[in-house]
Amino acid sequence: MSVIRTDWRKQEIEQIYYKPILDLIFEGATVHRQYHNPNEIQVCTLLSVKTGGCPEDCAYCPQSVKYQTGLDVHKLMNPQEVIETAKQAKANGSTRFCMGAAWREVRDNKDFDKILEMIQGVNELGLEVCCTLGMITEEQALKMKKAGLHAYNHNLDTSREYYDDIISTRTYEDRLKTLQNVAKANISICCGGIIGMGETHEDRISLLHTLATLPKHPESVPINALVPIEGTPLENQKRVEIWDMLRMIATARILMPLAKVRLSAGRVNMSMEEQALCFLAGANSIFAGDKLLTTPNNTTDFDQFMFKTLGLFAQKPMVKTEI
Ligand code: SAM
Ligand code: DTB
Ligand code: SF4
Repeated sequence: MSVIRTDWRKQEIEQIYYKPILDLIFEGATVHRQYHNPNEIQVCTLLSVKTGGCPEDCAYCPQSVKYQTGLDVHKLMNPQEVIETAKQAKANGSTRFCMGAAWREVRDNKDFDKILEMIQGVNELGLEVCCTLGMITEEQALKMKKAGLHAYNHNLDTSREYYDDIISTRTYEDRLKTLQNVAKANISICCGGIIGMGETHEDRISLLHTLATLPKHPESVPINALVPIEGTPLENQKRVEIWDMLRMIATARILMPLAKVRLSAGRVNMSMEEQALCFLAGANSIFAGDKLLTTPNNTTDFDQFMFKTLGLFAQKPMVKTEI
């Protein structure tokens, strides 16, 4: 059994990442099988509870006010509506429900009270509740934990070195600070990144290095392939090659054996065969449902057919988060 390490050196990660692809997939698969049932997949549903109008300038994002992407802006949904959607997600086999808001940071106002109400209501359904709301303080994290929050998603997105090319309205340190606040409140961390934004392989290795040397590995690591959005600076980026996705997934799996490695955005552009290779290399979580936050995802029909064909099954629902 490989050991869990948080002291990886960049050079060691390079040696893994640059292996011949079939060796790398084999190694990812081997580690995966030591720690997980390779046929069991965590199924998460995303819901955008507040859409668009975000003041940040993340170059990939359809929800930034800085770019004209033609997105329908929507104020914060009401908690009851969100809880109804969560019930539907549960009926469709999801065990985790992730609520996303296009905010730079959480403010202590009525909207935050509504978020706490949503967390409590979704937790009471027996779903793992996750939020992604931008930057948060330790006090806000503690309040969400008390309401029943299981996990908080806050991606580092890319390497520290490339960060300024993608986002100018906040720093890598801001991002790390929120991760610390989440950890202090004993909330599970969901943290990963996006590939296909014009970064180099070294940037990807650097991102993986930061993730794998956090004081504790994230409980889940979403690997997103950029969904190029018309109107954003990254609108003309080329589709991510499957081999690049596989390198990221297998290396993440080898570095962070216990993490859920999530095959996230970009799945809609991948064939079933390509997705099967990702599951072989170590991915064991997906976002299900016809929509991610604002862009299309694989249909439920497609995913059900894929699970049947590949002999996969959805992870059993967790018990309620203790509050
Ligand atoms: N505003 C909050 C934040 O930035 O943390 C939460 C929502 S934000 C949309 C969540 C994550 O979605 C981003 O960190 C990024 O990794 C991912 N994302 C956004 N747009 C994307 C795109 N076009 N392609 C791939 N991933 C994307
Ligand atoms: C993550 O890493 N990917 C998800 C979730 N965390 C919040 C979001 C993907 C968003 C893709 C673009 C959109 O649908 O707006
Ligand atoms: Fe999009 Fe989040 Fe950046 Fe806002 S902070 S532009 S919602 S990724």
